[in-house]
Amino acid sequence: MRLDVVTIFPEYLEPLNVSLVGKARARGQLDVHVHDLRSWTYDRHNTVDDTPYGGGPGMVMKTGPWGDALDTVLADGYEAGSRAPALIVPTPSGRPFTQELAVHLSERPWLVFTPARYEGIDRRVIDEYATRMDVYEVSIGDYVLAGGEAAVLVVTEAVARLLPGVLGNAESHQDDSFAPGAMAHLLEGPVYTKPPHWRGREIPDVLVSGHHGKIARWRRDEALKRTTAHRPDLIEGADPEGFDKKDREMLSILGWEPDPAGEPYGRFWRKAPDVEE
Ligand code: 6GU
Repeated sequence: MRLDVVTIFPEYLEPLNVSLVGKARARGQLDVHVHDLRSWTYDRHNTVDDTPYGGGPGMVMKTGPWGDALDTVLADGYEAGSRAPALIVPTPSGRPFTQELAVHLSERPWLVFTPARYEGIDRRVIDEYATRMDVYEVSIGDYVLAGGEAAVLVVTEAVARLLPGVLGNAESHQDDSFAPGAMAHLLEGPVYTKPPHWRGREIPDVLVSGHHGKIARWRRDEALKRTTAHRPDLIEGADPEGFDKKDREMLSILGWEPDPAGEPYGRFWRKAPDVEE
């Protein structure tokens, strides 16, 4: 897979040289090219932004440098034999970046990222390249960053670990909390390793019992507890067909009940916890 990133802060992308992504690059599984947007400015101040039409706070990134940069980067990639680029535009107003989208992007041969600073890029740039290639405007969560570079790192790591041969263990991403198609996707519960005693703290007995069935059940119960505490929306949204009898017992203990009027039938819901007056 080829990745191009155009940014005014190339140093911000240094983490692409380390860890999983760095190793994938070193092995030739990822071909990463980081470009300085200011290389495509021709004035004394290397200007990349200007005031917004219609007024308002902040600055908007100009069409000229982005258009010239993207034309060059695309031409270079095609010249090197890459095909079917997808443009990834990180923006807080994008669609949520999910594991499902990560899987989809991991199947594309060439991703071009345009992380912006200021109030974003002049809309005409995105509209122009959308006539030539698939464009994905993505947000990595409900908060506002000062720029899209951190989002590029997030998307790159999520995508790179899905590439064939990048993660050592081929099974490793089968049981990811958010792997698409998992029957009811739950958050993973706690994990433990040696030593067995640490500062007076022990390992749950079941994990050293050797009973594989009991261990699987315990892990599932812990996942249900953790999901209830941190992501009740995942229980509410789950197809109830994905919960077996033992799941239902634990869900009941955790305050969930099947809703006979739910859609689909029997979706789980929970009374709002009582609030102290
Ligand atoms: Cl992709 N960019 C910025 N600037 N803020 C964000 C974001 C992206 N995703 C969430 N917040």
